[in-house]
Amino acid sequence: MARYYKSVYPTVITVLFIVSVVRINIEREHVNGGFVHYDDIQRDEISSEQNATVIGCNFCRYDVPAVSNDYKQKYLKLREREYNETIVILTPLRDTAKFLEHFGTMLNTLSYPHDLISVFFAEEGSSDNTFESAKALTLQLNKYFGFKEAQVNQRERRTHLSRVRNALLDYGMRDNDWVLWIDSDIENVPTDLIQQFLNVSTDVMTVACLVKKNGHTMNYDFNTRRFGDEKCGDYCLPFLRHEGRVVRLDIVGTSVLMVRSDVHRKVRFPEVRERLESEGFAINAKKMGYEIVGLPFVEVYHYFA
Ligand SMILES: Nc1nc2c(ncn2[C@@H]2O[C@H](COP(=O)(O)OP(=O)(O)OP(=O)(O)O)[C@@H](O)[C@H]2O)c(=O)[nH]1
Ligand SMILES: [Mg+2]
Repeated sequence: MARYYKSVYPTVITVLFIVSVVRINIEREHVNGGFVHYDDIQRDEISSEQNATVIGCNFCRYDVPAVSNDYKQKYLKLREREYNETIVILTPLRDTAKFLEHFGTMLNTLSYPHDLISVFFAEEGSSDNTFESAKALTLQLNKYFGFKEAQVNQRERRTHLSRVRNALLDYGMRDNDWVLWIDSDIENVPTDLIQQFLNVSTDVMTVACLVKKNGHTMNYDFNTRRFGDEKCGDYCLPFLRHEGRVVRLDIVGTSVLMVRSDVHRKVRFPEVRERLESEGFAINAKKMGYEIVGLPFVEVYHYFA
């Protein structure tokens, strides 16, 4: 592991909202062949509106079916509880200077206690001033940041991001309870994003990554899927809303991905050609018996490039 930290890393910028590391064992919420008891609402009768979200084949390609805010809110209601889990947000950065100020603002809107959050960036290979912008962001985010640099070589593109992410794990994970991946080109996340994840608290969790395009709301992350059959193809997460608040997935993207740290201590991103980054991670995690789910009502928005 240390090997990668030294050789793969280019520039690491560390921002600590507040350093406070508490290790908590979180009981896994086992579910009975599905994802039912996370929320009583899950067992509601299927409403006509819910039915309207069931669409035909080629699930990933349509506009995401529109549902009312009231309907969504039913699936976003949080249980009352205290939060004390520590979260590390990890974000690789490359050629992303134009997004960074907004990214910092977005992180600051998270309503989860900031003293339980730490943030680590790993930048390298940029042809713009991402590094300088990221440095500026660390200052802007707060006064508590630590800062670290190291040189790293660029690697083959296909496995490169896996290496960067694994290096970020080596560098940033420490004894946090959860790792939250957020890509720098995410434009918008709900303020209670972390609480939404912690209300479900299973091994690997992701949310609906959407994009607004010419007045349409569409799926963005084609890697976050449940495998389907030959006839219909795979099911992308935003098209599984009729199943309720928490749905089973086979593979995930990393746009916004919450992973129990204990899972990442055993399963990292594959650094081989055959198994791509996040999909490979999910497949390996699943093989080891970890649960992979999506929260289709929690929406994050990717920039429309
Ligand atoms: N350090 C580092 N970060 C990278 C590199 N390539 C991409 N990133 C960052 O990794 C995250 C994911 O990269 P994206 O280019 O968005 O990858 P993607 O989401 O698969 O592709 P898009 O659909 O184009 O958004 C972003 O935060 C990027 O800034 C790289 O070579 N090195
Ligand atoms: Mg992206």
